[in-house]
Amino acid sequence: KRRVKFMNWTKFHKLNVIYSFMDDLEKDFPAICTVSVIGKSVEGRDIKMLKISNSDASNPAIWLDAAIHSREWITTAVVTYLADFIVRNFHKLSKSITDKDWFIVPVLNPDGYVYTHTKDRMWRKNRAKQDGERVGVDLNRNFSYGWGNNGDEGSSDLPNHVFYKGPAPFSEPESCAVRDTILSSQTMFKVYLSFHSYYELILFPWGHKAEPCPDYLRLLEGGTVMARAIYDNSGMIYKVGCTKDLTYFACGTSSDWSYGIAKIPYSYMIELRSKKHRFKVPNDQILETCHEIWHAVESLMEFVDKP
Ligand code: ING
Ligand code: ZN
Repeated sequence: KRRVKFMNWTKFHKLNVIYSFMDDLEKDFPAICTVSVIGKSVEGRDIKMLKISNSDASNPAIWLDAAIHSREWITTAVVTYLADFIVRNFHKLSKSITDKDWFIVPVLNPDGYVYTHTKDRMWRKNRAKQDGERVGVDLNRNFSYGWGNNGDEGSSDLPNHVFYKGPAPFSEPESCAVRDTILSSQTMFKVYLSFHSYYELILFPWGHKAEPCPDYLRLLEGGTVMARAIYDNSGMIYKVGCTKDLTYFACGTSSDWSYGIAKIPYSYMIELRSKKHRFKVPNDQILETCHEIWHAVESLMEFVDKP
């Protein structure tokens, strides 16, 4: 009895397929899966979350989100793969995976995601309106911690800019959905992974300032564990470091907020493949990317459980 008829990882899927996949997983595995709507997008679409849990009250929580930037389709493919893999193999996976509450949001920016499938493949932001025009806010510049710091370097005041930070921190329903779900959860979050593409990097705070965060070495270690697992699986090299060291200032990111405000100790942004194909990852690389990231996540779960 397999209700998930349409889902596979040999091509990219539209929002309705992703959402049916989540609903079907819940129908087939009701003991461990719950789908909920954590918010509505600017245009009124559901932001759906899948929670996977064996309901053990002592589990720490793990957050995975994807497609905060709508054109980064590989991120949705990867987190749906992780969800599917964990659920279907739950009975034989180790406790480092099953004694966790998984909060998984495959499409954090559903309006943008639909827009990239219908109008503009390269759309990054949400579909926020300003003066009647759909300018869009960069949701990964709209979180409150370090919002708007560093002038034009870390985000932009200009509505038409790709890094537009929005009129205020948490001005957007999509970023609020993350904040409200995490802050209202009964479970303590230990890991926050926000998936992006395409720089092949594992990044951790800070993004809004150059100095290392207080847990720099621990985060570097956890990131290196992931990079090692990826390398051992596929031979791909993902660089590891704090955001500013490897790239540029990014102010108001979700992972600066999750680390700095929500106090989630292992907060990362993972920039998936592909530097070569940028946002348009070839279909025949989707599964390889899913596999390498499964190994990364599995290794990180063991790492964070070490006393
Ligand atoms: N990258 C993310 C962005 O919001 C990031 C994460 C931030 C990468 C800062 C590098 C530096 O820009 C993408 N690709 O969206
Ligand atoms: Zn991104």
